[in-house]
Amino acid sequence: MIAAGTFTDLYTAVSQHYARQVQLLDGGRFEEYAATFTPDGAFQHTPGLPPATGHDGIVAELRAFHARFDNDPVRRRHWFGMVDLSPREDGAYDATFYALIVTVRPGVKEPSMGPSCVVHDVLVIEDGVVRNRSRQVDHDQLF
Ligand code: SDN
Repeated sequence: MIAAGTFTDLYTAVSQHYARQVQLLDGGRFEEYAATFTPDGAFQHTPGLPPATGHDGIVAELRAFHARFDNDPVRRRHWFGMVDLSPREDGAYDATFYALIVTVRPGVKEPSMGPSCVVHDVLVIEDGVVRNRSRQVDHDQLF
């Protein structure tokens, strides 16, 4: 929850939103991850894919993507950082940040890295709760 206040309050609330959200994603709790978006929220994790929309669409997309790991047990962690927030004219916020995906396989101490991403979010705050209206993930190798 965030009350009207300073930029520090806003930044703290957004940081908490991201921490909760990414741990839901990496924990495979896709319904709860989807619920961190607005009901009509749009999510595109890979350029070229059509955005998944709505909570059910986001869950379906994440299940389909993660099926590749059914016979390849991994722990994936999405590391977010360098969050840059700016207000939009419509009252929402643009957030641009870096994401690095770290993958660990059983018994292998050294993780593999990638993709390295830049993420463009539109965040809305309603009743003190931060939610994503949209998320578009760009991958650094595609330049
Ligand atoms: O939710 C995210 C994601 C994400 O879900 C990603 C997925 O696969 C599922 C927030 C911020 C960044 C990301 C990045 C990815 C990367 C994408 C493709 C892959 O790992 O190969």
